[in-house]
Amino acid sequence: MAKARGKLADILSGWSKRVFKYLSDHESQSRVVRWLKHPILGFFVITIGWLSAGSVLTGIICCYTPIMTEPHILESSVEPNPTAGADTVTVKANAVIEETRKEADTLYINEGICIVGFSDTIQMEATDGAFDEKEENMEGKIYVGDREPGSKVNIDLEVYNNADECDSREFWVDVTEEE
Ligand SMILES: [Ca+2]
Repeated sequence: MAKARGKLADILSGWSKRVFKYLSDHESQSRVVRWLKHPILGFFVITIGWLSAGSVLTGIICCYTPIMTEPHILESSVEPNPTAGADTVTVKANAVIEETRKEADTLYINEGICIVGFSDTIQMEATDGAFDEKEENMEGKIYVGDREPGSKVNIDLEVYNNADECDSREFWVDVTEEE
């Protein structure tokens, strides 16, 4: 339901831009258009705001509004960096759900992934064996042995809760030769 509302808000947002452009283009030719412009825009602003607020309350949209997202990645690291000849780097992270929202009691950390080089997805493993709690430590190993020394590897760590909200961290790994 909330996903549908978010989608509807996006669609309305697209329409409102087109309607605003049309009205702006034609307002010099018609007094009626000039009168209609602001009430119509007001309708879009209120409706989009209402739909977006609904999405936030049910916690589906990630990064849609300026409120703090959940979960929070508190600590994260990639080692070794620079690689100094190592063919594998280890990504470690600690993430928590904070009790800041009404529905927080139903939320838990349920996935961690690393997107490597903007394409390959590596699943993080919960160090206690399962993503099922409000706090999880996680770890993932990423093979970089096929990369040229001197290159950089982008790693995007994303941690999700069971409402599909995410927090993310970006790393650049320097691939270097053994010292
Ligand atoms: Ca666990």
